[in-house]
Amino acid sequence: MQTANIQTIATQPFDDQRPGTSGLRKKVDIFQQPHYLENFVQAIFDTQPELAGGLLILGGDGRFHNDVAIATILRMAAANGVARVMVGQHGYLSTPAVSHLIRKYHAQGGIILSASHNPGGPQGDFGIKFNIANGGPAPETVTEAIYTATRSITRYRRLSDAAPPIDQCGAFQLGGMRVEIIDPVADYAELMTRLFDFDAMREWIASGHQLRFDAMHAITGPYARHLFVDLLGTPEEWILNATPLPDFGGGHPDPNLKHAAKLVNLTKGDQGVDFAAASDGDGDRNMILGRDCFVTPSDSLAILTANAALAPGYREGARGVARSMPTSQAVDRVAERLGIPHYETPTGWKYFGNLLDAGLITFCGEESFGTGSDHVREKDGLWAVLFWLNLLAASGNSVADLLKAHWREYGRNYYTRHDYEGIDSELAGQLMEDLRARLGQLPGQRFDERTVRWADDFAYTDPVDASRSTHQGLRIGFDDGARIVLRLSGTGTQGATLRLYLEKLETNPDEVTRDTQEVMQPLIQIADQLAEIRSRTGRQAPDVIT
Ligand code: VG1
Ligand code: CO
Repeated sequence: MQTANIQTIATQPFDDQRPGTSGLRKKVDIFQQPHYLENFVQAIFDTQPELAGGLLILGGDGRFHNDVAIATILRMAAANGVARVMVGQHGYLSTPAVSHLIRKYHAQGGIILSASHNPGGPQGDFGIKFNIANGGPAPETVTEAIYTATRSITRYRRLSDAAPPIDQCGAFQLGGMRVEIIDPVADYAELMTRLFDFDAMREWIASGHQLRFDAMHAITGPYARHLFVDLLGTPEEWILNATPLPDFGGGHPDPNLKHAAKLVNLTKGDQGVDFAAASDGDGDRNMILGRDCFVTPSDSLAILTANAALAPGYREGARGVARSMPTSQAVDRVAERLGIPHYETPTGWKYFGNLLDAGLITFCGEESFGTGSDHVREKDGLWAVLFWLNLLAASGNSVADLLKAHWREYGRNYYTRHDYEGIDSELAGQLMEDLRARLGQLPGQRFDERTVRWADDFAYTDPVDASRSTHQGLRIGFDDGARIVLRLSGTGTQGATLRLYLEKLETNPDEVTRDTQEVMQPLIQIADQLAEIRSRTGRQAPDVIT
């Protein structure tokens, strides 16, 4: 019997293992402390009893410590009675691929090792996230139960045997558990070929259009190579930074205008490529660019919804849509026109799970470069990229044409997010507290030519299970439809990150192609006046503007 090889190791709780917006994220050296990862993983097994005797999907974005963590988790899974684990070759699996595998093989859950868009390497960040049997991120009730278990943990279990290497596909036995090492790309790619028109996309490429995809030395490299080079016939060189590296080549795998600046340059001017896109560390984010133009994630969600029928997987259009609260209201306008319901959820993909499972929505998205649909239960970077490519190929229009046509038809929700990173946590908390305390007095107050119409601290009641989430961000709405939102990040690992989200609706078709930062200037001033960001933080400008 294998039980002879099971070790019970005594441990003590760490007090900082409450998952944030998307799993537990810390500096690598914190995860390297003895028992740190083990405690959290044991808390998962202790609170998710269906994993015993069940199937677990396991993989990560290839960042530093991925391999060590996978070996540890395999030994612990075997000792905790998991019957079978499917793990990506080399320990690689993108977040959307894990979600798909859980659903396809009816797994009881999945563990994803990633800190997403946060930098990697020995000095960088590491993270771990548990996904439930629907393929989606664990809801708050589950993450809170895991956190509670970490507060009183006294022991964890592991197999005394070492975990064998996972560099070749195949299967082996680890104690009483079967380990299957699978091709990380195959199942996911097969799903994509069912959703999108690969013939039309191949033709678009063969007829001379140019595209580039930047994998940022993170997980999407192998996926993009297979999808674009093998299946769509692009040259190999069109996939940039295609090899996953433990430190992401020293880069910051966050696909935005700042961190993917080189890619953005390739789209500039007459020689600019027709289409460019990037994804993040774990493959769930996307950035969409056309020649001399950038599609905000909020607009992307609206445009995909409006043009859904151009993709074979969505011929019937959308049943409903959802966006996170700070995401612009562009998609709401499309939903209203289509006569379908739209929902506003707190930040974080876990809040879309119930709506997707209940069949209430087809598409959902976040302003933070996240877009997805009911095909999995995570946001999906390459899915969004292929969707856009499908739109270009099927419509014959350029990215800029699609964007302008959309704004003229629906109006434009000018939108920008300003991030102030690494500010003192106490100071940031106080800033939010003080503004929160003043929200009640704001309605009716005038700022230049605008008057505050309403202000609140966003709370959400899930329409499916009635669970309630409070303190999800401060919202201030003006009489002209403009909106200011402030919240603190729940994914950072150093100090606090203050996010300021600004939105202004323009319905005059002659005014929809102006420069965003220029248009937003008056609103930026008002936000600063309201929250005293500059005077309190001493910062003159945000660290990142998206
Ligand atoms: C950020 C984004 C949020 C996203 C989360 C996870 O959270 O704002 O929209 O869901 O990251 O993204 P926060 O709390 O820092 O604002 V990631 O790609 O894990 O993939
Ligand atoms: Co991510």
